[in-house]
Amino acid sequence: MACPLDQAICLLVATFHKYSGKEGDKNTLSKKELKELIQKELTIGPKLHEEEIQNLMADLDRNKDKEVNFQEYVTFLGALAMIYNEALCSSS
Ligand SMILES: [Ca+2]
Ligand SMILES: [Ca+2]
Repeated sequence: MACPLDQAICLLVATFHKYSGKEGDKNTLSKKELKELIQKELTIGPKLHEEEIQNLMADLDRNKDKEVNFQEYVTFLGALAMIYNEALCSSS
């Protein structure tokens, strides 16, 4: 596991499970778990208001079961990657 991209992907997977296992279904993030993940793992987290996290949750929860499953989490990471890419490209 010395390859950087492998490590990055494993970290993305491990981060999901670090929070998803805290309450309810072990394989999905409740709103509380998602909020904690965002606040502890992302620079932007502490700056988000409760309402923004609510909206984000509603956006991510494609199948409307009030939980964020792994597939929905991957969509979120994809969106974040797009934002970071834009930020990196516009600053260079
Ligand atoms: Ca859970
Ligand atoms: Ca869902």
